[in-house]
Amino acid sequence: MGLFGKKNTQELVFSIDGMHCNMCAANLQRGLLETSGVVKAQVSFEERTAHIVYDPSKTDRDTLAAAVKEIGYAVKE
Ligand SMILES: [Cu+2]
Repeated sequence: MGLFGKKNTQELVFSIDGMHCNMCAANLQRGLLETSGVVKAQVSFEERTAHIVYDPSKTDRDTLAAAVKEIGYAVKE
């Protein structure tokens, strides 16, 4: 967790629909990193997942799911 410390962040993993190649994963990852409250984002095309570390005082799961949709992909629930 490095400089941010574990106490001030939460983590989640979304299953993602709509990624067709590594460029999709890179695009989603870049979009998430530009999203308010996101500390770290790691998107895997192979696993169809987005692993996000975020600041819970700035964002939450629903807001992050909406951000994924805005970037152009879908969260599998
Ligand atoms: Cu693609």
